[in-house]
Amino acid sequence: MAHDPIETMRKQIDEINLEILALINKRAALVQDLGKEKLKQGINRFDPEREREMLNLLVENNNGPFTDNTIRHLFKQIFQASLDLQKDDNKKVLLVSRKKQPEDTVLTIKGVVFGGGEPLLIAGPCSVESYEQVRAVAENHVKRGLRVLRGGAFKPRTSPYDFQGLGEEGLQILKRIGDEFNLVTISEIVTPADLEMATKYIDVIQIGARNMQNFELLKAVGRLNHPVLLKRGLSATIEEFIYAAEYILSEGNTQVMLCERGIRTYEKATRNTLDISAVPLLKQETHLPVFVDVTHSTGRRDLLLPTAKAGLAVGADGVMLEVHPDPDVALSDAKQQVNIPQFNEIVDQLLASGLYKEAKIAVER
Ligand SMILES: [Mn+2]
Repeated sequence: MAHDPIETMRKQIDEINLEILALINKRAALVQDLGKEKLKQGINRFDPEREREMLNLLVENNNGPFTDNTIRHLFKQIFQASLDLQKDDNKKVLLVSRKKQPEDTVLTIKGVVFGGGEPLLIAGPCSVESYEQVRAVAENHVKRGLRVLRGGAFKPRTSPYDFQGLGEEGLQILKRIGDEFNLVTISEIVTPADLEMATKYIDVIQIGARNMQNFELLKAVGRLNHPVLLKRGLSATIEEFIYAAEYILSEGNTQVMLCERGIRTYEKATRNTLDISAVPLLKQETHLPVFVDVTHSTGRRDLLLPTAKAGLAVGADGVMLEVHPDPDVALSDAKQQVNIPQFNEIVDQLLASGLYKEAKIAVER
């Protein structure tokens, strides 16, 4: 039987394919090494001029049958794939990444476990307005087995003429009530200058959505040895959110928690659009505890319960919501805060759903 020329040529093509494969992988490994070397020297990994030079050299030496454009197209694909490889390498070393730390970060604050598998409810008024106001919420917390109290003292408001918060006095109120009722307190700080003062009064420093990319503030909380709750920015992508957390960890502070709080979209039916898929995504990509703020993401009382259930169902470590003894007269976010009976109804419904369990009160002080 005569030798089939098609078979022979196919064999040759297979051999060439394998040669190309070995060569592009050899090239990729070299590009990886180059990327590491550039990182060491602090040089930007992507150099468009260098890419232009490489393409010019290839086209100059192109004798066909491929056209110059086809050669450019093919090699651009190879360049891009190699660059992506460097990006993956870079991502692998992120301190917040699961690749870096496969096990969950668990924070224990005043005996309360954040991220340990039992979801928490973080609740309290939008703004700290008075000792009596916060005390009313705290008393209810204790009755309902809640251990985490939020309250704003520094309020970054949309309008400069809106209530800006009580400032340090508000933190002092939280400290007094936190001590009195053995509650973990969370409050937002907006400037590096206030951080040291704040650590004296509150257990968790919140970095608000509007400050998610305030890099000097992120670096400053990164230098503290104090828990931080980082909220997602109004228009931040997941990647930007992760890098914001990385800013804090890169300075040494590993006590970081994340909070999805809705993002800005074209939808007007809700105040923001709760990005529910962000929760499992952040749990997959990072080892940090992830919370869902249902108050600011929806801006609607009637959606607090269903979105809280959704958050817990997709694996959030807890839900954050705002409760005020008399929301109608609240100095901020009056329309979206619930009163204490409404809040208790939500807690009851969450307990009934089985997604949330009443905490065993630890008597640690
Ligand atoms: Mn609020």
